[in-house]
Amino acid sequence: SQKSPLYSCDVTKDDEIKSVFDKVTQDFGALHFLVHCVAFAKKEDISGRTVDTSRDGFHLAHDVSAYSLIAITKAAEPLLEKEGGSIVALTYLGSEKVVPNYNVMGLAKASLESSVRYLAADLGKKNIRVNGISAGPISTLAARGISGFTTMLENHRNRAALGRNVEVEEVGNAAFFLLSPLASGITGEIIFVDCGYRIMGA
Ligand code: 0WE
Repeated sequence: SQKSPLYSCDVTKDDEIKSVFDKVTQDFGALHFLVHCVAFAKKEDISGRTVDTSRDGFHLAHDVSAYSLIAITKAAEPLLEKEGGSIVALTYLGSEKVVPNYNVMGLAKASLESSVRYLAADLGKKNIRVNGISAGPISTLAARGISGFTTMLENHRNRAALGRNVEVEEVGNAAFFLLSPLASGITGEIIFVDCGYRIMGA
């Protein structure tokens, strides 16, 4: 509908990013928040050995999953600075710990998380906050295509302090918090919504 329009955007294309934010400018004139939840690596690069990652596969994963945050942040900056804004990016523990098969996506998420900090420093004086949410594994459509994902969910549940897996709504709630004025003093942070998985030593 007019109130919640959808605009498609291939984040590897600068002209498509520009076109989306031109349309948002026309339709709304200002923007208060932006959620980055896009990632991609070739199937052969999220299985087997990281040492076998091709230059091309490394580039694609980093372009779609990490550079895109910088590109959309830059495009949205004029809209976000009008009334202050908040940006949230979704990330995963594989950025800092070795998770079997996550491979080049872990490298890309490390870059994304570092980008969250550098962008937060750039945009803080414009009252634009930038944070990340590191969610535990969730059985989404994309995740079901990953071999061994069901076993991962089971391991996660067994190790997590809360003894269960993360629900989509819990990630949404954390995003809502970070995007809202309740989080007005928080920027450059990665918040874990993982049912206490990462804190466990074994
Ligand atoms: O970031 C992710 C996965 C994102 C993703 C998913 C796909 C599936 C289809 C990136 N690229 C692709 N490429 C495709 O062709 N997660 C946090 C979910 C995830 O993916 C894994 C995980 C977890 C957790 C892959 C291996 C091991 C663990």
